[in-house]
Amino acid sequence: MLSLAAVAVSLFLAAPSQAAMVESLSGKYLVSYELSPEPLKSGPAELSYDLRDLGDGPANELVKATTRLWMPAMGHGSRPTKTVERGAKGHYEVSGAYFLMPGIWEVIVEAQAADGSVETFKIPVRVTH
Ligand SMILES: [Cu+2]
Repeated sequence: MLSLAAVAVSLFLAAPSQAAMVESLSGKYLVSYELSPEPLKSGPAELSYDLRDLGDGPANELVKATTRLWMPAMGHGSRPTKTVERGAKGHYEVSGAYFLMPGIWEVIVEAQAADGSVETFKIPVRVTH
């Protein structure tokens, strides 16, 4: 079972949010994300992230990202989200993120590489009541 302790968490004073970095499943890229509110509650959430290469530059090879919320223990997802690249190369903003219920969820990011392969990132999150 994934715990919040597995995720590096830092808090911002102005707007409580969770920010951390997770490797792609291949280990070739990083996603640096920001999620709020902190702690996450069932209901709507704000989410944005940056896809980075291991040198901490933008992941120029990744051309298109999609985002979905998944509850692995129960085998269901949530409402569809819309992911838009905005502001800077590799910076994505997600609208429509909504956690249907408390528990352990994954934010799954799939990004297409220029060669057609897909990089997958799984961000574990804990959602409270
Ligand atoms: Cu569920």
